[in-house]
Amino acid sequence: MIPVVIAALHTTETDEEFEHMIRELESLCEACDLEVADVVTQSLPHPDNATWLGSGKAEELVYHIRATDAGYVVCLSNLSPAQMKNLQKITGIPVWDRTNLILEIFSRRARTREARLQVETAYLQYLLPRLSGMWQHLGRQSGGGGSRANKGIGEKQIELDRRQISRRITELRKELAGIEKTRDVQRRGRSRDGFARVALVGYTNAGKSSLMNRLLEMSGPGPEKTGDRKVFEKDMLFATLDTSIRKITLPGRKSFLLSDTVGFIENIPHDLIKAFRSTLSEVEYADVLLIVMDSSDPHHRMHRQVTEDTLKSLDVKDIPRIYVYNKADIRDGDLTVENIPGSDTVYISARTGYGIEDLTDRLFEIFREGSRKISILIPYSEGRVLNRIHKEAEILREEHRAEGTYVEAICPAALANSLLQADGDPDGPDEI
Ligand SMILES: Nc1nc2c(ncn2[C@@H]2O[C@H](COP(=O)(O)OP(=O)(O)OP(=O)(O)O)[C@@H](O)[C@H]2O)c(=O)[nH]1
Ligand SMILES: [Mg+2]
Repeated sequence: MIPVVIAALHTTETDEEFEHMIRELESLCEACDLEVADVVTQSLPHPDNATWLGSGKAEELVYHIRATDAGYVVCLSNLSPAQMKNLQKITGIPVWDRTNLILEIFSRRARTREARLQVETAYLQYLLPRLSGMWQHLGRQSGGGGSRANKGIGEKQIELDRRQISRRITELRKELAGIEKTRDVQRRGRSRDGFARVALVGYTNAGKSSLMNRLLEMSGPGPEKTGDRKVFEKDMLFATLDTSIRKITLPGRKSFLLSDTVGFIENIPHDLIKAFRSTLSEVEYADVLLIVMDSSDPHHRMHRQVTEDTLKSLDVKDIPRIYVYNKADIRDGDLTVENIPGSDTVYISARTGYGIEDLTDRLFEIFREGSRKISILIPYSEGRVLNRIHKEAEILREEHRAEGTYVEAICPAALANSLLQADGDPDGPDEI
């Protein structure tokens, strides 16, 4: 692991907030395989325009770097291009701000082609205003940062000039648009299957993937199959980067599609969220959002706010939500919180299974709230449509007529929409 020194500037936040921000940055370093060797703090009424920390503190930082043989300085906030350049000149080693660190984690964690292209786009966008002399003066590499394999994506990009970068961004956007188109086609295919779509969203490390795995365990078809379908969960920030979609079939319930995706974090630049838009598109098209929070974390209120703000920046507004307070098993205070039926706030533990049934009860209530009563005449040649209605809807009346099967049924919103949309026939389905 490469040793790093954290530089933290304390301005207007409370001591408690400042401490919390440092802890979070340490976790981010850990998620990036960096070892925090030292933390240098400075209090100023506002950041110094030239060096962020102030020139005296920046000089002091050099001693800490030498003493720990640090390969990078990691800053607590986001720096202006000029502040970054100046601090790099003084320290002689690469300086990362918070966004740069998050981009590094993303670049290491991205698995699918789409995620990799998104990270590269976001990185190049971040790099453009910082190009002038950003790495040129770095005469030496200290610590473990010497070999090319250990270098960050930033240093590897040094050879590219601004024009090449702009050209590359255009190429990447084109390729991403193509991937998005394919995703759209897949999504339309899935919506023709009529399953309700549920998306897990929330702050990173809240337990979204664990909740998905818990629901998979409760879902068919058998434990061997469940193993392959499980998603990666870990006590680490940004464990999940790619979107996974799984069909959940709980005993006696209609199947629904559940998506798990990248978590949110405070102070993430708008461009970075935009770069992840296509990964997050499952959220935009969901019928219900499960906003997952770590209820044992004293900052869960702030996490909820960050999640709501991020959703707003993605233009996600009117989708029904359930606020899922996870990790109830390690929560301080009243451990025996009773869930109130019909409430949009549900306490659960993905680990022990506490409250999961309350959550699924509420989820199915919401599905029913959006459901519609329709009548449809299905030609005998369309057995597939009839099968689907049997699987997903509540049948009120069924008659075998000369032209086909006449059905009156209460359909979940997703199925009703797809039947009504697919219908071009005046004798086809009607809402009743
Ligand atoms: N005690 C306790 N721990 C939990 C619970 N749910 C999840 N965890 C732990 O919390 C950590 C994070 O869980 P994940 O499911 O990976 O969280 P996530 O929201 O998917 O996180 P990212 O993918 O990083 O955004 C893991 O170590 C889990 O074992 C719970 O109900 N109780
Ligand atoms: Mg996850």
